[in-house]
Amino acid sequence: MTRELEGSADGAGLRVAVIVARWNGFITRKLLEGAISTLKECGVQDADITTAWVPGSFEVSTAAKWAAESGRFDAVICLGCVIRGETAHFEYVAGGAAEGILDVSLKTGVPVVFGVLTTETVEQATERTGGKEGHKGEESARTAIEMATLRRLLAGD
Ligand code: INI
Repeated sequence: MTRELEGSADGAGLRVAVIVARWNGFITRKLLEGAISTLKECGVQDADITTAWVPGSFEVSTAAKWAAESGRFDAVICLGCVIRGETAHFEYVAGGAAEGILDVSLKTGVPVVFGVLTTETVEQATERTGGKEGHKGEESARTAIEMATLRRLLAGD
């Protein structure tokens, strides 16, 4: 007989940090709203949700590291938006954010969720914040809860 584990959608008792970039704030504010409303729907208490703003997506992983290393959070959600058409150094900013976030998650063991949109256009970013391509903020919140609860199961807690 094998054992099979899967994280849940029950966020009760979880403490979550949300790191959000100010760049393209008209999009990242929507990501933040979606993430927070989904966390609450899943049972995370207001007092257990901490939001920290950083200048841009390139800075998100640094703040995520501070949050993850503090021991105060069960998951960290990183939110940002990098639009290729509007930045010549798209690859550096988007690639740096992705690599940095994965690195923090692997080094700390805390689930750190990649909720940074990397799109060609503003329209594509809009479609991913409540349009026909879903909502990356909401998805990131669900991922954070699933991974935090799976971590507890795998740790035998
Ligand atoms: N930061 C973003 O989050 N999105 C962008 O589209 C963007 N562009 O276009 O340059 C961006 N740049 C700022 C970057 O994240 C850093 O804040 C900056 O380079 C200072 O380190």
